[in-house]
Amino acid sequence: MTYLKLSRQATQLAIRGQNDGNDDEQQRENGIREALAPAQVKIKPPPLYRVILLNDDYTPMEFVVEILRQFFGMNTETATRVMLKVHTEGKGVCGVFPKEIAETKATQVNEHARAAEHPLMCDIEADD
Ligand code: TYC
Repeated sequence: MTYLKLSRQATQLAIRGQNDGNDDEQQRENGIREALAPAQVKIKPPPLYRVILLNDDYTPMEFVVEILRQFFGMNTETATRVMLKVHTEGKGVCGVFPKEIAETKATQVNEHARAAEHPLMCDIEADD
C-alpha cells in the first residue's frame, strides 16, 4: 500500500471531486483529456461482391479453366468443377471480394477473353 501526502488544498479538492471552481481550467483539462483519448473509430467490414462467370456456347472449356486458375488462384480440379457448373447451370461464382477488387477481376477477365476473341462474360453481383 502506498500513501500519498496531499496538501490541504488537494485533499479538499479530492473530497469535493472538483477543481478550484475555475471553469477555464476545467475546460482546458477536458480539452487535454479529449485530445489524448484514443479515437473511437467504428469500422465496418466492406460490402462484398461475387464475381460470376456466365456460360456461352463458344468459349473453349480449357480457356475457362485457365482463367479460373490465373485470375482466381484455383487448382485444376476446382477450376474444372466451377467451369462445369457454369457450363451446366448457366453461371457460377469465381470468388467473393470487396467491390473494387471484384470489379477489377471482372474487367481483367473480360479483357483477357476479348483479346483471345472469346465471348466469355464475367460480371459482379452484391453478396448480401
Ligand atoms: N459452354 C462452353 C462450351 O461448351 C464452355 C463454357 C464454360 C463457356 C463456362 C463459358 O463461363 C463459361 N465450350
